Amino acid sequence: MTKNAELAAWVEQVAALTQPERIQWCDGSDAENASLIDLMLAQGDLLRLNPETHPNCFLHRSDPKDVARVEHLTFVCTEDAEDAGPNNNWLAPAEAHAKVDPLFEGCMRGRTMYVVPYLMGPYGSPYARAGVEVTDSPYVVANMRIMARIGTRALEHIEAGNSFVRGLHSTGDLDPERRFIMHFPDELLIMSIGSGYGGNALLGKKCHALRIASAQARREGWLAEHMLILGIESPAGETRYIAAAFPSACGKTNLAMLVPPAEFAGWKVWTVGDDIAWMHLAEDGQLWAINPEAGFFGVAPGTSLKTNPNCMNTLGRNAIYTNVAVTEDLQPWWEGIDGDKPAVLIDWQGRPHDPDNGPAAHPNARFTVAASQCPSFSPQGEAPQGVPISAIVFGGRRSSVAPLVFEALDWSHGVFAGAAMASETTAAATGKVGQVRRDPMAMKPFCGYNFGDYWAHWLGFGTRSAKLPRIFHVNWFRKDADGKFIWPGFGDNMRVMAWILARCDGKAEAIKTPIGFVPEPSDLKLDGLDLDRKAIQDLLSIDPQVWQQEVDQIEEYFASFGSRLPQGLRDQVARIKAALEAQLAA
Ligand code: GTP
Ligand code: SPV
Ligand code: MN
Repeated sequence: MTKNAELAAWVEQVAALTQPERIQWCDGSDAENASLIDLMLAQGDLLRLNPETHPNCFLHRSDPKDVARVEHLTFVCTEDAEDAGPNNNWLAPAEAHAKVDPLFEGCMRGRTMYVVPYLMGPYGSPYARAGVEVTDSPYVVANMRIMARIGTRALEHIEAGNSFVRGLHSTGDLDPERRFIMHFPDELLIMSIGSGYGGNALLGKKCHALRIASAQARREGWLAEHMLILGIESPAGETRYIAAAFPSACGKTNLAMLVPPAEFAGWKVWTVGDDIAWMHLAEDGQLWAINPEAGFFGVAPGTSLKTNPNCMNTLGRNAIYTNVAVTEDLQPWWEGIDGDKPAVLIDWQGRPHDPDNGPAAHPNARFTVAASQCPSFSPQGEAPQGVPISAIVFGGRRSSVAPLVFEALDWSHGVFAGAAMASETTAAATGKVGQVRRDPMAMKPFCGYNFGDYWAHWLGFGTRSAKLPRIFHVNWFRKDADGKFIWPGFGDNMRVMAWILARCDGKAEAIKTPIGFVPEPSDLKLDGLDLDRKAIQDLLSIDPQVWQQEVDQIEEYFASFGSRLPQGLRDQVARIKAALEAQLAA
């Protein structure tokens, strides 16, 4: 219960609509969590994993048709379609309500309705924002408890008079035909029905902290981004912070927890966040970032002691696993984990594993775990003011075209580099995997308003401060003629991060090209790497003819934003085209 009249009235109204058998206000306590876990174990929603090897860890198996975000069923509902933009599915708010409200009628009959007050951002942070998720899924409550700061303190924040985002969620009947994720930015309201999965259901995450918050951030002059935040400490003990935007399942969690290779003795990486950054221009002129989340909802496949030891050492206790496989003795298992593949496995759907049925773990299988358990969790990870950002890094999954790394010429060109991002689609959303698509700033699925206005907002920072971060673009995923990744990636990405930081200090060389500053092989610290000179040259090469085609495609994509496309981006296209032509003519 609450003394906030607005919240009390909304919960009453929602209860009248959904008709739950009982209402439970969540306080976020251990006792509450324990009873939810017991309930889910009894109902078969959770399976207890091996308590010796994985204490307090559980497996949840989703409905097989509910294993990823559903972008085609996700809507931004504004009065004017132009405000949602061509980057979003749009419905007028009245039309959206007419479609989705009836699906909630009586949907919680016989079930418990959980009221989950939550805070995105550290307690006491001036940048933290509250929400309340009402859900009929105990699995959602247990995950929200790890991912956000739920319960009494969040409710007190709301009762102190702070505004809050309302999120109504029901798993409904899990029928994809009756599944919608609707956003009403003007009402600060989210309505999600028909899915229990991740970004569709944990409404504090993508729905609130990105789609709703990005629209608020534009109005209020800050940025809500799909970015990891990490700190890199030098042997001298100085730590600088980097924020990086890669599309879903393109390496944010891995980069955030990077362990430097042996050649970087004395260097240390600190994890602040792995998925979302809220960034504000502070009085000192720097961009300061907080991680609004408290946990990681990370991709399991590919995670191992070799690729991401910090993650493996985070995951072994107090974690919820979703759609992984299990071994005979109930240890979680996925493709790419350490060790040999066991002879006997139970697949993510609970069947004896048969390779003819596909991988044992779903490719978008995930773990949910508290950030504070991570061995590399930053001492500044909960700092109320956040951390100052020295560099912003954009990156995509491109098997060709994009080089290993380049630096933008200036802020506006950096905004162009972010806006021009493209990446191959992954299993994080339903639909075809491996298709190259435009994914500006890794925000294609998450920007709650017209990308044209979003890019103008980004460009606008250029005149607000002289101390903005430098902007870079990376690509860990270039492939050779045999289809193998050329760059070893993971810990070795430190070699690129070190060049980025040295550039910020004016201490590293680069060649100026039409698309930005690119290092020569000798500018990168590559000792100890088993990579021949030709491979490195391929990774850093920029083919002007290929880039002419790329820029034509970018121009065509930009044109779909019509008059909302800012002039600053048109200018970048014109400049790069002219520079490429001059280079080819020379
Ligand atoms: P979301 O949580 O969906 O936003 O994903 P993310 O961006 O955090 O991606 P994550 O770090 O979980 O990586 C996704 C997949 O890419 C995993 O299977 C990783 O093993 C793989 N991956 C991450 N970094 C690298 C890299 O540097 N090189 C290669 N080849 N693969 C990588
Ligand atoms: C992503 O898809 O970018 C994720 C997972 O981080 S989800 O929470 O499902 O959005
Ligand atoms: Mn993500």
